[in-house]
Amino acid sequence: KYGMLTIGDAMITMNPLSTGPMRYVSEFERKVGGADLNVAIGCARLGLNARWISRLGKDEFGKVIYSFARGEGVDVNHVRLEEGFATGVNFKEIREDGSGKTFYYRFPTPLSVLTPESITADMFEGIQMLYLSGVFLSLDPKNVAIALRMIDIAEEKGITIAFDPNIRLKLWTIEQVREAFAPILPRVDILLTGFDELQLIADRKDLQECLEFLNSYEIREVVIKNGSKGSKLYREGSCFNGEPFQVKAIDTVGAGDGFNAGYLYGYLNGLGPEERLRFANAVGALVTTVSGDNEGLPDTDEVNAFLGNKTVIER
Ligand code: KDG
Repeated sequence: KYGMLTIGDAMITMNPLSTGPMRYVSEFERKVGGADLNVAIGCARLGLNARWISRLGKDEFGKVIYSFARGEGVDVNHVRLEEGFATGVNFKEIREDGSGKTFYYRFPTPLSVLTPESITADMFEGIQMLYLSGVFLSLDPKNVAIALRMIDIAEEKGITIAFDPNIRLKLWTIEQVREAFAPILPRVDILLTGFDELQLIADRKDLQECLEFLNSYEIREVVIKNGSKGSKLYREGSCFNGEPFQVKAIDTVGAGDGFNAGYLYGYLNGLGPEERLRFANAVGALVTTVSGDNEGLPDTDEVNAFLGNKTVIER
């Protein structure tokens, strides 16, 4: 079993029970969200060992998230509940087409007790993949130093480093984004990004110019996620296509995290470039068919059934 390691905040996610502007929605369902945790859950469902480093508030919501992550098979040995902090909350607004908006109530985050010294080599035992997200970097300026410490250890141990910019402009400005990413990007092996995010980072509109901007960072794999339009992988001068899937999306939040989990799984298990894009797109598509950020994350049987590789007996 391959192992992945990630770090980040998680929140109670209030999912609306009806679509439309949040101010008119009075009923919500209490769920769990957080970009990095979603990826860890996705990896665990696919059968990877997934370790998540985090801090939650020592409150009822912190306990909900801890139990939820643990129940999903995520390794929570490096998750602590911190006295004096409230666990973050976010409310979602979902439109008719399944796309959404997020409203955060997450500061001060319990994660702010972490320092680079909190990161220790034992956290990397059994790990082949380090996954970092821009959401983690956005929460506190010192998180860049924490990420760099993790990258140092990962490089020492020959662990692959994957990064999703996950730009949330509600959390920081594009200037802060570029400053934080500058020392990270040259160290990344696999970049998993939306095209819109890449345009923001590179400050360029054209795809070719965006890719040229990345050239100096020598990133081994640049994966561009285009939601329902599929994905592309740029690797060693070649471009590979990931076919999109048509599904009835009811909640698209978390689809990118699902894609990442599928891609990391495929990469670690030696799937070829097109095969791992297809697998990742299938995971992303399946996530959108279920309400909530991570409930729709499939196991490998479900992905294979969706891809037509396997027959499922329903009854
Ligand atoms: O990628 C999905 C996440 O955005 C969601 O689960 C919570 O917004 C969130 C965050 O910042 O982690």
